[in-house]
Amino acid sequence: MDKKVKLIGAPSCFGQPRLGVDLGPDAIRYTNLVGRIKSLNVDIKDLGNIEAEKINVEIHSKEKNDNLRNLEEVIKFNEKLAKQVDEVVENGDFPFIIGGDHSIALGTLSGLSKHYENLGVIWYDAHGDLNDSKTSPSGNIHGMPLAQALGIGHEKLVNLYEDGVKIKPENVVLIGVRDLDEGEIEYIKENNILCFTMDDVARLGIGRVMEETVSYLKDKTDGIHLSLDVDGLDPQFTPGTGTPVVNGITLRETNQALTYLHDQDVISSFEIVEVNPLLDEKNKTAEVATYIAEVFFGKKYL
Ligand code: Z70
Ligand code: MN
Ligand code: MN
Ligand code: MN
Repeated sequence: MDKKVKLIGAPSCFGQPRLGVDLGPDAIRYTNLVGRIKSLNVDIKDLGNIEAEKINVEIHSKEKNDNLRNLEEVIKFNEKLAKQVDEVVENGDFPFIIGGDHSIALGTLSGLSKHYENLGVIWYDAHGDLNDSKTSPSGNIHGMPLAQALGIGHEKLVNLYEDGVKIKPENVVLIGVRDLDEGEIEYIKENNILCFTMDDVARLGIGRVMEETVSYLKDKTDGIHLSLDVDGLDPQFTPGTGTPVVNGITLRETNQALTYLHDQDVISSFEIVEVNPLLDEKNKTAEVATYIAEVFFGKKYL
């Protein structure tokens, strides 16, 4: 990593009903994330957490206007995150964001957007996060950020920051998918989104999946954002997350995938989301998140 890395904590829990995912950034920091990345000779500085609206424990899981839970809080939080990400990229540095629920990807992508004509996005997740308020079965905005990044959904989310987000469907790759809603399946098919389901990972192997992903994106994009939801991994490795889904990607496969992305040197921003220490076993999921980050930033066995 030639660039300076700027770590941004994004303690949002507004995109879904479970409390505790807002504690994810500190749970990850407590594994000595910064020290461990520094020991890989990476210049990393922690910019601290984005300030979140006060959480109202009584109504957090109940409020749901127009099938968009905590819409105002999600907007306010992501405006601040977008600004921070924008500043980091403006300075020529590498943004590394730790969440927080996956609704923060909307802030990240909104902040990145003006710096790229053709930003690629790798969505490493059990889910597609391609719903809008009409297709969502839950009203949880963490199940929607990729749709909004593609220009679909509530106008206030799509145009959250400056000129809004503008990711193109042909620049998106989904990896590890195994829990899609009807509307998401339709969207993927209609827009020809490159999608490696868990069956594809099993059939092709993660090595081939990553090679195909990079060769698909490399020449047509001017940067690639890696959005890694820890529920993309199997719950045996990442139990501390709100919506675990069986039959996931192994830690060994994830190690191989991120080693490949490190070696190819194609990723221009990175986020890890959905670590919830209140649902975890002795901070295991935060440990795995830090381990994944170490691999991404160049940890090698030899
Ligand atoms: C479902 C929804 C989701 C993460 C769950 C689940 C979405 N498709 N995303 N956990 N990270 O409610 O939209
Ligand atoms: Mn997700
Ligand atoms: Mn997910
Ligand atoms: Mn290296």
